[in-house]
Amino acid sequence: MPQKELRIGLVGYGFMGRTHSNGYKRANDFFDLAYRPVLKAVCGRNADKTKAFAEQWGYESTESDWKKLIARDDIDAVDICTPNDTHAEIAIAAAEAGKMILCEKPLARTTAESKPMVDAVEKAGVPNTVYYNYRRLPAVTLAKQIVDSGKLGKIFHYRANFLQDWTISEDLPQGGEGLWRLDAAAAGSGVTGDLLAHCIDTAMWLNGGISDVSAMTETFIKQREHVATGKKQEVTIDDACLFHCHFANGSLGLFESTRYARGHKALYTFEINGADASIRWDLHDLNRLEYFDHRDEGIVRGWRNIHVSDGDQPYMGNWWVPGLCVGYEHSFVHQIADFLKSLETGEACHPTFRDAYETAKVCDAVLASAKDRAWKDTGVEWAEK
Ligand code: SOE
Repeated sequence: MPQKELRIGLVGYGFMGRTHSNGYKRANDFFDLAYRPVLKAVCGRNADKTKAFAEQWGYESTESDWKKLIARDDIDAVDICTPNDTHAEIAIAAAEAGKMILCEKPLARTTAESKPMVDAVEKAGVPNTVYYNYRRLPAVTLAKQIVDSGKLGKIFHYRANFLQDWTISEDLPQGGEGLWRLDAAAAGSGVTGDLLAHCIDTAMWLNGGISDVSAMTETFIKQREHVATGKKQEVTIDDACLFHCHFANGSLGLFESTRYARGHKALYTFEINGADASIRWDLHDLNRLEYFDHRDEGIVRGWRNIHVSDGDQPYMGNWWVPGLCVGYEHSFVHQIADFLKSLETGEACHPTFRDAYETAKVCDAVLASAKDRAWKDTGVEWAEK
């Protein structure tokens, strides 16, 4: 197929810069697409590190000022993978310059910061997407197909966890390149915006809007040295957050996230219980989806362990041969392939900025509920299918 170039300008070169760059490089090798990403420029404040990243990943040029990157005529799409406090300014400027935008999650630190971003992309009419990548792991996409098929029957429960253990040491500072996630000024929140946002995005995609929430948060380590000042400063992110909620479809939700679950590195799990069947998934075993169907004949009834690696299962027809699987990085390859396909079809590549704004509403309601020790309505309007 003759291919049109989609010239990418990447802002930020950390962990997420690598996942996105890998996606741009791989998508066309495995998916038949009319558009082909060209790694035009990477932008970062540290010139040496930006240059090294450009050489490693094959970017044609570098910039040290994102405003210059956005002003370039040879950039079609801006990819934002900088800390959360910079997303809004970059995205709004990029939209006003008519660039397409692919933004790392969460959309921004708060709903107040997110809304002008939604307005900007919608006013400019530019294609946009937010990297809530887990939706595009084949087993999670299969979960969506199963839920949409109605196989589970009426849904009663949605349960999700995202557990990590990397911030238990009191010696870990906050702020700076690697640890801005511990600094509320840069991150907005702790596990709520960083981890629960993933769970909320998947949950609303699978089970519809979350109407109201009741939450508790805890900050276990109250003070940490700040990298910028070298001084001990108050920690205001949530280290752990638990909430329960009602979904608009009448089902109950239970969510937990922490960075203090010793032994768990990135244990994202969810389970859905319906009247007829249940499903559950675990990021540490990401190619498997477990399924229980009460309608099975009694003598064989039990949890089925589906190894999602067959050609007729989501995305897998584009990879190897049945039985051979994919990994974490493929969720980004799939999101980029779907974004490129959306440019052909003219359809939105979900989650869009508007979808991610709805997730931000739930995050804000969770934090407000924990602060006030009270139930909060989310105001979510979940239209995505
Ligand atoms: C935090 O440790 C983190 O890297 C998140 O920022 C990512 O979004 C999540 O997918 C894995 O954990």
